[in-house]
Amino acid sequence: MKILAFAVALFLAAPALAHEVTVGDLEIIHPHIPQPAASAKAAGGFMAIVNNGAEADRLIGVESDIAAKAEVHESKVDANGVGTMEHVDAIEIPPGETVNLEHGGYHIMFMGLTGPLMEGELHKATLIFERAGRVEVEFQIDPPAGMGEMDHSKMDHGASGG
Ligand SMILES: [Cu+2]
Repeated sequence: MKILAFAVALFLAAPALAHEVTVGDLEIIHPHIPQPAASAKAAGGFMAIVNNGAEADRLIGVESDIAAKAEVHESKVDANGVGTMEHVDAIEIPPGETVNLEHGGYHIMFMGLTGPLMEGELHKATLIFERAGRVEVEFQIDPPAGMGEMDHSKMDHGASGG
């Protein structure tokens, strides 16, 4: 019994660290947004999408209350080494593969943020796939990206909350 209780406790604790949603053949792993600066008008959303099926799917849109508009973007570095990003119509999720939405590549762009996003929060959003349809997920607000040594003092403020 003790071992079982321990296993259950582990299972319950896991989603706080890396949550995921499974719909049909798709697994959406840890949708998250690095906490943007308080003055930010936009924020990037990231996750991994696993396609366990035999047919490709495509992420074609995102809806969320946290921003006036959410788009699928791809970051690129041009021939001059300058980073740019552009709106893409879809992200292809090939069968049997994992597509990572990450810094420097595909991401969700939340534009016109409707309010502050604070570390530890969960915000609902809907991912729209061509085959899987509408998939409800929650984006977790993670620590700010690229946080340097200088910022560590801020981590004392309610960092254990939740
Ligand atoms: Cu973008």
